[in-house]
Amino acid sequence: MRGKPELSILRVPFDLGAGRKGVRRGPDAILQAGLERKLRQLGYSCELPDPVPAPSTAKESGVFVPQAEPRHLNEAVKVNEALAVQIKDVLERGRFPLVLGGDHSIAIGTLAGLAQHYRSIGVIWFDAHADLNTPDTSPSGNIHGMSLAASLGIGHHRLTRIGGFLPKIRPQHTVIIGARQLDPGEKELIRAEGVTCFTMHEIDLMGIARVTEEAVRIATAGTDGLHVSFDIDSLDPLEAPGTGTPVKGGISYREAHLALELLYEAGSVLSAEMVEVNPALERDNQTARLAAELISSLLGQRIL
Ligand code: 4U7
Ligand code: MN
Ligand code: MN
Ligand code: MN
Repeated sequence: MRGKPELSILRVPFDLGAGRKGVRRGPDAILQAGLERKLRQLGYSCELPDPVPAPSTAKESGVFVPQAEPRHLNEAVKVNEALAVQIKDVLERGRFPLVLGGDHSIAIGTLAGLAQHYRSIGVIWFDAHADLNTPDTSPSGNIHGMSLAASLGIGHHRLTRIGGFLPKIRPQHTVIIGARQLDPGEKELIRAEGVTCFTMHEIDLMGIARVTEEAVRIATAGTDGLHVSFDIDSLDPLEAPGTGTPVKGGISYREAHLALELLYEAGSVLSAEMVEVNPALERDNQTARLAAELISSLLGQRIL
């Protein structure tokens, strides 16, 4: 972003894309952690529209069962269509969309809205996972593990066609940061499509500063700017225990902040979302407070 745009904080209390319940309480937990006050202190004005209507009737699946149809497909289509409309409206009114999830399936709607407004967008996807499964490769059937693939136009037609068109983004402008749990089909897709994936191995080797710099270069080459899709499970579970699919060996507290501080400095961020914060899985809102701090870094918070 450039300057201090007016923000629209879009709450998407949806959890049917995930295998565990509770992540629909993420948006309110992040707000309770003082997000609006922090953003006002940074000089932003914020609007907080009503939450995007999100159905929730799930029973926990508990076990991973291969399924022909993605789980809760109708519900996910509905919430993502509604979110896409809201994102588009926010952008038409000249505001910056800040989306609070909810599980990561909602990135499909965010990107659908963005892609209708902009000519071309890049994506930086912070995640322990790649979210590049299709109904054929998914070990769980959970849509939050398919959202990046769907946005690239790969997977179930009802997910790839949200907003009425596909694809929303291109692999050559798509960068994953923090991956450490990839399913076999996801590895194949990364190679076949040419998605850039900075796993924890590259972060350890190169340092997060260089990784972020490269990510910005890739996501902005020939695009209008980039979207930051931040899955809180990109961080190490020691920092972010309140999330449904934790994987050890993640990004550290300072690495995460530094990456987001550098993204702010780069000046090319068009929108952002924070997902997978599940307050039901932890105490004292530690992870929601972390999420609010990280958003502040992305939006210009400085130590000095
Ligand atoms: B998240 C998983 F099998 N890959 O598809 C799957 F390991 O949005 C996990 O990144 C997906 O949290 C995690 O179910 C989705 C699994
Ligand atoms: Mn994810
Ligand atoms: Mn994840
Ligand atoms: Mn998760």
